Amino acid sequence: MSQQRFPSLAHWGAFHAVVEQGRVVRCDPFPGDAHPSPILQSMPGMVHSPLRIQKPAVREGWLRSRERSDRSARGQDSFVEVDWDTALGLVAEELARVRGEHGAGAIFGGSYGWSSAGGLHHARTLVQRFLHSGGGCVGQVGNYSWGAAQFLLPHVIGTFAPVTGRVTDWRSVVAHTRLFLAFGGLPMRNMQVTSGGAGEHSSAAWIAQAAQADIEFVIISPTRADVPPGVRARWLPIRPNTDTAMLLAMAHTLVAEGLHDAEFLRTHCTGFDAWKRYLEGAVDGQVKDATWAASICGIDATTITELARACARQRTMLNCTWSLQRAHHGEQPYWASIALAAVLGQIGLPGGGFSFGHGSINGAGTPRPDVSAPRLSAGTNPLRRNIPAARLADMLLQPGEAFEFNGKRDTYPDIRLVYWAGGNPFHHHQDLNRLLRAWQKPETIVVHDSWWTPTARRADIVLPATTTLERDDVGGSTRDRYMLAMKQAIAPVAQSRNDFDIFRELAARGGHEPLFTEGRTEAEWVRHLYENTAADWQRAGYAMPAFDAFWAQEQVALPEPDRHMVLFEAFRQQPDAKPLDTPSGKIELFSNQIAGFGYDDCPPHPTWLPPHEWLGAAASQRWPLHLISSQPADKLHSQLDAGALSQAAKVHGRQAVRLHSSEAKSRKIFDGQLVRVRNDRGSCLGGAVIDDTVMPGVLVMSTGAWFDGDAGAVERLGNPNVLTADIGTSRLTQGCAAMSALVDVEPWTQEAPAVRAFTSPLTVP
Ligand SMILES: Nc1nc2c(c(=O)[nH]1)N[C@H]1C(S)=C(S)[C@@H](COP(=O)(O)OP(=O)(O)OC[C@H]3O[C@@H](n4cnc5c(=O)[nH]c(N)nc54)[C@H](O)[C@@H]3O)O[C@H]1N2
Ligand SMILES: Nc1nc2c(c(=O)[nH]1)N[C@H]1C(S)=C(S)[C@@H](COP(=O)(O)OP(=O)(O)OC[C@H]3O[C@@H](n4cnc5c(=O)[nH]c(N)nc54)[C@H](O)[C@@H]3O)O[C@H]1N2
Ligand SMILES: [Mo]
Repeated sequence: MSQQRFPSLAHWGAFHAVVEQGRVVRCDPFPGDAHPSPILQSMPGMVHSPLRIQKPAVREGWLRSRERSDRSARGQDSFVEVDWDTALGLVAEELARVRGEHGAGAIFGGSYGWSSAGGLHHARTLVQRFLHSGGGCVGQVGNYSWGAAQFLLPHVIGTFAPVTGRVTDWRSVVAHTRLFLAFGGLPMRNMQVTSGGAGEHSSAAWIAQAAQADIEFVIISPTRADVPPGVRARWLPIRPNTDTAMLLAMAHTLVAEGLHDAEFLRTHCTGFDAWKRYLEGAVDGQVKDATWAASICGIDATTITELARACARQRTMLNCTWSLQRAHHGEQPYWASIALAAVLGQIGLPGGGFSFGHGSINGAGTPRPDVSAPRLSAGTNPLRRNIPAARLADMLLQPGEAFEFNGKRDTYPDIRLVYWAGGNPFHHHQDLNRLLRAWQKPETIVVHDSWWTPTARRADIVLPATTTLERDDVGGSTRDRYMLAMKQAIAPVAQSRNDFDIFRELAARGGHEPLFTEGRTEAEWVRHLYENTAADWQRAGYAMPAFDAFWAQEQVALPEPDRHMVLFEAFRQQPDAKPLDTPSGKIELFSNQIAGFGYDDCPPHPTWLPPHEWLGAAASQRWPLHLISSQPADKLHSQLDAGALSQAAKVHGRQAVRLHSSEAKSRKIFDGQLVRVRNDRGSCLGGAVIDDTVMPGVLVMSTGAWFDGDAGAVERLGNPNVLTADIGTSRLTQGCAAMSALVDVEPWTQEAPAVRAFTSPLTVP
């Protein structure tokens, strides 16, 4: 049988699609990748899945009466398939109606979501570009990944670049770090993924090198599974959301014992004295010593003080995964880790200081020249109106209501039309039962996706989009060395079309096609994006092939830069000549700017603030387990949940629910049993996995199960977001606080309801 191979790229890695008779039969990892991800295996099945959306489809109730349809029927109603001309006509007409009657401020086009890899066909960027070119829309700022860090860090260190992976590079760590404190651990599973896709899984390779170096790792996390295999490591189980208390106590120990770097604090920081008074108890009468912290975080006082002294004795790197700030008051552990690093005085030294994101994503700390990656621009939004990304349901439920965000007061717009492509809010948003209510507010919801995802099923107009394998593109990430050709491997499945083409046609109908396309065809855009990026790389001194040569050779790679990247090295050496972009030019351990906002949920210096739900709260009497809804090992978020790898990981056909044997025993739960996880916000089914790598008091459920629920009913597949709370991290950053939720679990003794998420809504009555 004749086979053809086409280079391609996904967020989980580069590969060749192997095609036989028009079907993808296999995805072979990119030869340059020594640590490819098994997630690739799910792709062929998903590309040809019966869950692919075949034709444009319109919800029956909406088709009958647009403005007065029963919006609570979204997700229940049947769909009517229509031809493309009819579907595009309906979308164009509805956009024009809403724009005409209510203005651009009634259209929501934030469309949060990871979409697919590829610089041109990034669905979320395309929605925004389309709506921006047509008069604007309400957008989303920040993200669910590191929203708290994004808006806190500029106040403290003048930039949020470190949280994007621009941290002291691994070469510096391997050569100089002796002690590596990993808050949130270094879970290998998360390093399968790079936003935009990567040619190589470099983080896994660097962890392997670190295992050979003279580095001691201390993994501070609620589960031992966060310890990477092969490294010399100690695991300290910590009560979730209490890292700030531990970090404060470590700083207190160093100051009390005179082990702090007074000179660095004086020359490179501001506000140390005010913060020191807080540590010493002058502000609230509580000394932030190790005994105090031990009672909060569950790690004993001696371990905390000894760890603090060990940090002061040698070159130490303090790293926090992104999960720490995806929690109520998630600003505090980040600020406290910077403050502790400042007390140690190693910021800007090789292998020392602080970093973020190791263990969260592939490519953090990978040595790479600081040049761009290919990416279409979303253009500018003429409306200039945004909400913080994670405040989606608040916006829909509370039009006209005021909210605070980063020192400013704004009001929520009144949204009539929601346009989503490249994201899955019924995967990513918190408190999905609340989102179900909010989702009834808009008059019209338009979704593009390739599959009948939970969000597509709850839309009014659904347009089938091609997958990466059905179009040409050029891809790469700013955390990876490669730029890669992505070649169309198969014809579009069923009637699916490229998002780009869908939007081009809609723009033509709306009279703004030239603004959307800038006169370029798809092929011309791919070439243009390559040439733009190549010009940038060339300016930095790298010889680049012309587009045709690149396309033929399928890839180009950047060399490792000669110099090690050390975060804030220049600032350390010349604090006055190379100040930080903060009001003081220094690291702010007390921020006058934040003080000026007067937010009691984000005080002006690193502070222990108990989250609204945690194991020390009164609510834990009723809901005694802390839910950790971490990233899934077997997929990317909800992408590929119907695929082979994810399906194989289901327990009883549901999401695995991991808990310690002592917690299982006291609840009479046995391994493999069907269970219900619940709290006051909702409940879901799952399959119990007794796992003593999880500390007692904690329940681990990965995200990504396709939400399979109805209002008021138990969710059937195991999406933890029916349990999480839909609150902002604080008024300063309004980020996602998914990691602060308490639950309980019990055996499910009734008959197991069938999972419906993996059937097309066209085939069920
Ligand atoms: N409880 C809890 N919730 C969380 C988190 C957590 O830690 N705990 N993490 C949060 C984080 S950090 C994130 S980033 C979010 C992720 O949330 P999302 O980014 O929304 O999740 P994805 O599953 O990646 O959604 C991408 C969607 O785009 C579709 N898609 C892919 N390619 C294309 C294309 O070419 N065209 C179109 N039209 N569609 C396409 C996919 O089928 C999928 O439905 O989840 C957040 N939610
Ligand atoms: N395979 C795979 N990889 C992914 C993704 C995916 O969906 N699949 N998603 C990608 C995306 S979009 C993002 S944003 C990143 C997310 O990266 P992270 O936010 O870092 O990932 P999580 O898996 O949520 O959490 C990492 C670990 O933090 C620990 N943890 C949770 N809460 C606490 C706490 O309060 N204190 C301490 N000390 N530890 C805690 C948990 O044990 C968990 O294993 O992952 C990326 N990588
Ligand atoms: Mo994320």
